[in-house]
Amino acid sequence: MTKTPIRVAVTGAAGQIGYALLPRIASGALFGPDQPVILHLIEIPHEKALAALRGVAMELDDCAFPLLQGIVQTSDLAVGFKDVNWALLVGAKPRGPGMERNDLLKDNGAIFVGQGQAIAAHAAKDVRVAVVGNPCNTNAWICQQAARGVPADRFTAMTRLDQNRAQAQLAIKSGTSINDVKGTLIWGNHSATQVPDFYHATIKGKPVTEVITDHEWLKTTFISTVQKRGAAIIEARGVSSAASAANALIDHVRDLYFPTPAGEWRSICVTSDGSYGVPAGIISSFPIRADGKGGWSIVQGLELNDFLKEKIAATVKELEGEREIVKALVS
Ligand code: NAX
Repeated sequence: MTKTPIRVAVTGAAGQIGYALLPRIASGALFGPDQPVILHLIEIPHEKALAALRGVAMELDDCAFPLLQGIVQTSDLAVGFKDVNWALLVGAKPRGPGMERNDLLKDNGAIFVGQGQAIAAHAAKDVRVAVVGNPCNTNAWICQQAARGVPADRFTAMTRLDQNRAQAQLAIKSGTSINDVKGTLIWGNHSATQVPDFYHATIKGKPVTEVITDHEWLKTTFISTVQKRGAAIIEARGVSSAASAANALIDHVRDLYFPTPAGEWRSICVTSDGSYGVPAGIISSFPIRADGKGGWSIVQGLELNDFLKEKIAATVKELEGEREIVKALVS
């Protein structure tokens, strides 16, 4: 084994997404079967969280993964982000009973200021940051603003779970295989205002609107099912999605690490350059292609009809509102 290990920090490592995610990273599912990794597991400095973290690390040891070359367990951000190449920011404060969304934004915002500063001070020069902890778009923006000196294009947030959900719903409705559905796409915020776009997707190479002729279903039930899927999982399971979220995070990082197959795109929240009318600087979900060398670009030239334009305007408005609430944290 000759490759230099990739150091991957995971915050909230003792949480439920962490539990589903870490064995997959260590097994080679993230960077491939010949790429060693060192895991930096970061948790809050609470006895219970740190005990749970020890348990997770013990289980990782017990998996005897050949690619896992080290585990760092810490609640010290300087140690946690030291020399890491990837920072997967999963941990966040959950919304408590009676808590206002604005308070959640501010409380979580403060966490991402500290993490951004620590990433800028301690991470490897090539660090890339993927934010999952909600509200993930705005948390990614805060982290980016706080991480002075780290290039803005290194910060992303996850809508790959939403894209996967959209793809699955279209396959189920059309009675086709998941592999027949291509080009599903999420625009905007990872929230209930997100825009699952079926107009640019295809089933067996044909536009979705030709295969699924119930356009009313596409415009209403399909979109709301994807938007509210997280709530439906909580309703059914009693806890929020974890296995599918961890799986989507593996997909998200791979989408950025490996080149995108010709003619395809992936949904990733990145810093807008003004494309598709999204104000520059906002972290919003777009169709993205990666070059496999660390670079990515927003796919240009997709036509937006009035239906999509109106929905994208609403989700972008929400993102601008969120930024307004937290901007004092980073000014
Ligand atoms: P859990 O509550 O199971 O775990 C969160 C963990 O994060 C806990 O162990 C907690 O101690 C830790 N934590 C909290 N603040 C931290 C900090 N400042 N530094 C380090 N660790 C910290 O939540 P889980 O189900 O794992 O979900 C984690 C986050 O993912 C939540 O914010 C959730 O809303 C978000 N999600 C985002 C999704 C997306 O598509 N972007 C989908 C799934 C998920 O709901």
